[in-house]
Amino acid sequence: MNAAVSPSTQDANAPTWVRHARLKAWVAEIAALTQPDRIEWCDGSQEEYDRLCDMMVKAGTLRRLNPEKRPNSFLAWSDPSDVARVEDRTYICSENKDDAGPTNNWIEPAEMRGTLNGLFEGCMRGRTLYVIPFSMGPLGSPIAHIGVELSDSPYVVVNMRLMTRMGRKVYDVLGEDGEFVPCVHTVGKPLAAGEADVPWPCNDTKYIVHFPETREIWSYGSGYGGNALLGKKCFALRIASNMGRDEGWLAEHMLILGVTSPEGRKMHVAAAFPSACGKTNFAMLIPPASLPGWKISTIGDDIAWIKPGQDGRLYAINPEAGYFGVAPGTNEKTNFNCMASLRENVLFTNVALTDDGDVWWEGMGPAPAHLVDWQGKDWTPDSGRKAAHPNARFTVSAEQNPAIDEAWNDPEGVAIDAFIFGGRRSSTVPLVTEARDWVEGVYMAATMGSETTAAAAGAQGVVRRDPFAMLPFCGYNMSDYFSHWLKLGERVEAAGGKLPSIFCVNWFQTDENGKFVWPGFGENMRVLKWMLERLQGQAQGEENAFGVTPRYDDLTWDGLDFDRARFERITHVDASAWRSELQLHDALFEQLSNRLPAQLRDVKQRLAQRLEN
Ligand code: O2Y
Ligand code: MN
Repeated sequence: MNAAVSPSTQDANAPTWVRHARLKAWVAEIAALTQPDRIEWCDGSQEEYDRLCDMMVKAGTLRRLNPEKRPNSFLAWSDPSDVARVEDRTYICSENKDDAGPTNNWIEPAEMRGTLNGLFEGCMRGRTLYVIPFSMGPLGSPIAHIGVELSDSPYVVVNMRLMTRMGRKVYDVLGEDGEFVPCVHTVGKPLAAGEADVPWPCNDTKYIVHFPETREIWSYGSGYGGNALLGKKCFALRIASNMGRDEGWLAEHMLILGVTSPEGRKMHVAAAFPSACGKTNFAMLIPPASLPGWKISTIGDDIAWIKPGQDGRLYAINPEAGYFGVAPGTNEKTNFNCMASLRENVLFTNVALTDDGDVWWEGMGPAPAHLVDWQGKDWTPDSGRKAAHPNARFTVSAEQNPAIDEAWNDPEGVAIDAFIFGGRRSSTVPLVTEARDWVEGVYMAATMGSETTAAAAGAQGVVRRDPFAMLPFCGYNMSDYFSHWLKLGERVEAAGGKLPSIFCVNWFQTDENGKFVWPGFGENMRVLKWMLERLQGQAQGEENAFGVTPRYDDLTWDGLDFDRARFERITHVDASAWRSELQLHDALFEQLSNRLPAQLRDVKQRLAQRLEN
């Protein structure tokens, strides 16, 4: 049902199924500030989704793809200035600057509120304000939380329907006074009377603002991805990390996998990787045929919310309900399950359009002779430019993943057996290392990093430290975040609980020609197998300065021609490289020195001592 109303009354003319007075008053207050022409209370129905998609097709925001090739799917091309998250415009406006810490942009909250009030005044004129209720996590789960996004973008509404549990049922959970995170979003392009709209409205001025104490999100000027779909990075990571710190749980930038052995033993792992480390591929990994009976199932591809359970274990849910993945580089070889997920019911953004009304991106397969590129221009393979934007995306419901885990929707979550932290390092960091204890694991995660520049053959790029892959997403002081992890570990152990093991991986060591030594993709199953066996006390390893690493014979090599020498190359700990590495850790600890927990300095000292020994 379309509950569109004009924004005139105190309760914003909310439909009867909204019984939450504070929510209605807040919508009325935001409507008074932003002055939309109308308010639409979204119900999350298929009818609403189809109607908004049709409306966006008419407006030129979406193109309907050929129903024979890509049923019920659409393509959006954004404004060329609005193609990715804007980290330099992202703020954590805590009352105290030190609570945001040195890795976040900070502006004094009162000053920011003044700026936002000016920007948001009248910003929705000529547009519709959509009220989008959503649950992050299965509805009613003890680990889930609710948000309500007010947005003037129908593109946001349809994406949120795929990415979250969105719609009327959320109001049943909210009842008359349930808690929700208020999220306000505008593309920042009001329309004067009679002014024609553009296909992708946005504003050169952008603000992605979080008020952690009041748990509010305000986003201005962008219609794209993480800037606009506020359930994802803004709520599920930046605001939720604050909630987790205060309430004793974890909001992490982690995929969640089920790993099942041929005997039917199952473990669950949560893994953190910075961008460009193949996170989606790992989340949907297909084990090689030479390891028969092993199975990987996906619980989540990007974010995990993890809470201690009654039994002393850590339980994780995927707070999202869909994938907003990078299209370029995805193909049937790199990620078969992902390609299978994308056969129908997909929203594509900034990929290229084929002449027969389908989509194409770099790395999908052979380039067609002609395309229309993501900027609407004719494209041929000799154009000398990319047909799809490198950050082009697909939005699709998680239900379409053929490898979805049967428990992915379980309100209780899954018990985590292991955490994996990985970065992209061309040298130094071994293929896999198990931390000897929780504190050492936290150190590994705190110091993880990725090389940013394409390394010349054999040379190392610049390492960007990305603690826990949370650098752009931790909504408070990074040192306090380390302390939170350490304290959580202490609490679980003190209560006699069982902490997950912690592993550090690096699939990306290169040889003297700059070629990856480890084949990666499905072969990563061999490493997961070793981890599972370690958890069960069945596999051996060898202790080195950094932790415990498998020897060649500790991994299963059936069906893979990977010799001892290459294995040694990517697993040995080079003492001199590690001495330099520790100096780089010093630089991070210097940056974070204000509140850095002493235990991490102690681990570093022990590491340095082991290297000398
Ligand atoms: O560019 C964007 O707005 C999307 S960023 C993103 C999307 C899905 C999963 N992860 C990320 C990320 O930046 O980590
Ligand atoms: Mn991510």
